[in-house]
Amino acid sequence: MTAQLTLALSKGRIFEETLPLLEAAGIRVTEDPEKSRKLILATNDPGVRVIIVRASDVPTYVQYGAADFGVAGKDVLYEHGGEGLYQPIDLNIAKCRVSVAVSAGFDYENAVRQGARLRVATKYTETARQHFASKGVHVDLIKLYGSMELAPLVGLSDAIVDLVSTGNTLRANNLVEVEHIMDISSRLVVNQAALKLKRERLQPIMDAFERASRLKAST
Ligand code: PRT
Ligand code: MG
Repeated sequence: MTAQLTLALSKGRIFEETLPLLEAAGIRVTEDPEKSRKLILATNDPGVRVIIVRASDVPTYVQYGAADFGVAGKDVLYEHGGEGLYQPIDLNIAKCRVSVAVSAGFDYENAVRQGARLRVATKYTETARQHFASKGVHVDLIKLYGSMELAPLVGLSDAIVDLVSTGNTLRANNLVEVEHIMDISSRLVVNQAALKLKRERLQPIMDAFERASRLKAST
C-alpha cells in the first residue's frame, strides 16, 4: 500500500499558479475550487488529494501533519515562524513585495527623521515589528485582517505595511510606497515527519516542482 498525500493550497493565485507545477508532476486537480464548495479536492492520482484553506493557514495544516505539504507565501511563512516545516523549494510563483506605504500628502522621511512615533496598520505585525526595530523607528502596530489600504485614508494609521504587486491598489487609493521591506514569492513547505515517512511518494513530486519552477525562473 502506498501512502496517501495531502497537499494544502489556498484558492486564488496560489492555486492557479501551482496547477502548472502539479501538471509537471503528472497531477491534475479534477475539480475547480472557484466553482465547487468542496474543501477536499480529488486529483487524477488516487494517492494525492488537495485541501483548500486560507492562505495564512497553510503552514499550520502542514506543521501539524493534517497536510503533508503545501504552498505558502514568504509573507505568511515569516509571520508563522516556520516551526515544524521543511522549506525545500522557492517556487517563484505569486510574486510581490512587502512595502511601507503612506498617504500621498504624508512626509514619511521627515516623520522618521524627527523621531515621531508612527501608527502602522498591518496584517504583517511580525514583519513590521522587525523592520521598524532594525531602523530604530518607534511604532504602534495596529493589527488588521484585510483592506489595509483604507487605514491611512480614514485616520486609523499614518502608514501601512502591505503586499504590493502592480501598485494599482496603492495608486487607486492615493497612497505612495515609501519603503521596500522584502521580496515575496511562494515556497513549497513539507511536514518534517512526512518527509521521512512518505519520502518515496514526495520526492518525485518535489523534483518535478523544482524543475518546473527553475524553468519558470529562467524565462
Ligand atoms: O484573501 P485572504 O484573506 O483569504 O488571504 P490572502 O490575501 O493572504 O490570500 P491571497 O490568495 O490573496 O494571497 C495569497 C498569497 O499570494 C499572499 O500570501 C502572497 O504571498 C501572494 N501575493 C502575490 C499576493 C499578491 N501578490 C497581492 N498583490 N497577495 C495579495 N496581494 C494583494 C495585496 O494585499 C494588495 O491588497 O493585492 C493588492 C495589491 O496588488 P496590486 O497589484 O494592486 O499592487
Ligand atoms: Mg487576498
